[in-house]
Amino acid sequence: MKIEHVNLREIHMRLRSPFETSFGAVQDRRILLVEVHTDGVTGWGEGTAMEGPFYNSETIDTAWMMLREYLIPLVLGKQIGSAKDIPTLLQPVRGNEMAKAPLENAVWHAESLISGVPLSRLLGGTLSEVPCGVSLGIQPTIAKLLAMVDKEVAAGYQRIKLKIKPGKDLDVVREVRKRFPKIKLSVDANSAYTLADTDHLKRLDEFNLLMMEQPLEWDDIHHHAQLQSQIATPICLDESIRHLRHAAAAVETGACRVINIKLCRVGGHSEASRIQEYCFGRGVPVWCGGMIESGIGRAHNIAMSSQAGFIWPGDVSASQRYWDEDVIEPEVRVSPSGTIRVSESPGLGYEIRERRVQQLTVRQEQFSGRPELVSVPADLV
Ligand code: OSB
Ligand code: MG
Repeated sequence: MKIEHVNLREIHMRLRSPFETSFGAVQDRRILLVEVHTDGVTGWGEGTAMEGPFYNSETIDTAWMMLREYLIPLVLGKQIGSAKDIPTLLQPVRGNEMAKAPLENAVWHAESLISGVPLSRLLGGTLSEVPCGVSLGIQPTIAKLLAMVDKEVAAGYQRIKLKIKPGKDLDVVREVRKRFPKIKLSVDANSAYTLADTDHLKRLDEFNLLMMEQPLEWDDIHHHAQLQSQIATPICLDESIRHLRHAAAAVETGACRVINIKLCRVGGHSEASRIQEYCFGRGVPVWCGGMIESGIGRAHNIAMSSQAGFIWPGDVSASQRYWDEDVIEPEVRVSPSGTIRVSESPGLGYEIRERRVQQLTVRQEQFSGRPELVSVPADLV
């Protein structure tokens, strides 16, 4: 494959209702899309960095800058054998996983179109359907949250995750557990606590939670190991895991018993597959996290989740939960038993509605041929 042309695009999509986490609320999603043109096909990837640096240290604007100044120049005009070669090309750039991921993932999509193999199978996925859960944002009242849980349980979702923060935790979880004694229930704090809150977090043990996601600092492993040794609820790491070595460090030190794999947080399909494989080999469950993606990111998440290690329900849910109108055809739908069917067609298994994408586009930048290189040392390209 020769990487002939890359297009960067920002689309704006309004959520049907605001989504609130411990670090803030979002209603207008700014989504970065990368298109890679190679060998007569176009591969698409979605960057899921948030609008501000409050989930992790990246934003859509830092990702755009990294892509334009460093990452696209490292791949443009290059001849590669497979999407697997992309991480090596991008390796000189440190961190910035959420900028690298959409570029690598677009090449994976292109490779699946060229080879005629569904992306899920190209990645080594074997599952024909993936189990789904939902993530519910912080709500103004417990009554409102209970109504939402009711609705999602009735829709068939297999696991309910509640966003929590100090002051909106014990009472909320207690009420939901009381009303739904049997459901698979988890909480996600998005780093809202510190080790000084250990006794408080221990009180969640009585609610028989499936897991507690990222209670402590966004980039920490050590404190989580200390916390896990003192609480019964399994800790699941999200923000702290940005590559395989983090996953191995967390598992080996007992900092978590479950890992949330987000495709963009770990830099793309190659690293996501490696973490999945490592965890599967050690009996550590993984599941696919979500970042309020458009259909393009959702389709990539579904393909990734078809790998054998993804045994717990993910945060990949129906397009209609978030968007009035998605950018893919068909939209992502969830069965009454809470699963999404993995497509057997080449590529993502969903068509991209390019006219809709065009309507939502607020900026674009195109890169062709051999770029003028300002900042990348000549021996790297
Ligand atoms: O921590 O999982 C998270 C959304 C934005 C940022 C962080 C997170 C989330 C979610 C949303 O929980 C899950 C989804 O996309 O449905
Ligand atoms: Mg999370």
